Amino acid sequence: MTIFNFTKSIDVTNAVVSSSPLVALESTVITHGLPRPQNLQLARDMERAVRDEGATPATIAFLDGQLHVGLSNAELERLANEEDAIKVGPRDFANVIVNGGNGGTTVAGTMLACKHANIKVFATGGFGGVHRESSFDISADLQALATIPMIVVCAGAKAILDLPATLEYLETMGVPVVGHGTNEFPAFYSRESGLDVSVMLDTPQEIVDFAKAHWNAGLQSAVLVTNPVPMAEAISKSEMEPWIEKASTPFLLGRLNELSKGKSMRANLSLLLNNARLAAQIARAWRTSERRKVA
Ligand code: PSU
Ligand code: MN
Repeated sequence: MTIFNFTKSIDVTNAVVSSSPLVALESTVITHGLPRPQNLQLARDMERAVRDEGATPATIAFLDGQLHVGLSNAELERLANEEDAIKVGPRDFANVIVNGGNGGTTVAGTMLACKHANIKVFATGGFGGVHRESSFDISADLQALATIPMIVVCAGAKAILDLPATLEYLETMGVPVVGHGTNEFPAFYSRESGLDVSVMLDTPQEIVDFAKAHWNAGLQSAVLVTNPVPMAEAISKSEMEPWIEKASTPFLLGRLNELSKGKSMRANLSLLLNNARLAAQIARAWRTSERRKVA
């Protein structure tokens, strides 16, 4: 692989040196996904959730054209309050680098960073996919999932997408969709979708064993782990769907929050933390099985 210059935080450097488990976190959710001040609070809460499970968080973002793998408290605060932050997918890397820009990395952008930093586990909320009623709006997240071998923990795809088409695309590209303790593909705010995952697994260890078997079989695609939103904050599909149909895209998440009287935001925050915890457990199981291999 080519050498790509990026900056590691002190914590991430220490974790690499001591071979301790790392969990990557995306930052589009900070720059574009959530309003201030909930965005900074959530970013800190996700980092804490990862640490509480015995792993080190690596929040990924661009500051002044430099890719950061792990942010200090001050850098995280700066990113959360940046007015001109760009949403950075893979095709935007060169643009941000040559222009010295700031940005939050999407799922695909974060996965590209993980490929360079050799991070195997990543937690996010929802991934991008195939949009409803719009031909050729297909997220670069799907391309990244098809080509970058790592474990991505999410609560399903973004709520506004065409879920059956998104799952078909993942099948075409050879991306296994694991249901964590469920046979049903979770739908972000809702635990149910009426759609099947490709395999159900219950424990972090089973997920690690599955991922290794997948890559040993010669595949380069990611393993997508879908973790349903916790019961307490879940919103049923029948309650959610009319709100989704009413809210139109650019203002969608803000509008959903108004229509649902804050319920959608609570679900969003809850599922993000829940995914950070599961990803940290998987990263630990991964690290343990790598140690066993060496011994
Ligand atoms: N899920 C959400 N809100 C978001 C995203 C996901 O509920 O803002 C972000 C993620 O960073 C994801 C990106 O990678 O949107 C996908 O954007 P696009 O569809 O433009 O590729
Ligand atoms: Mn898109």
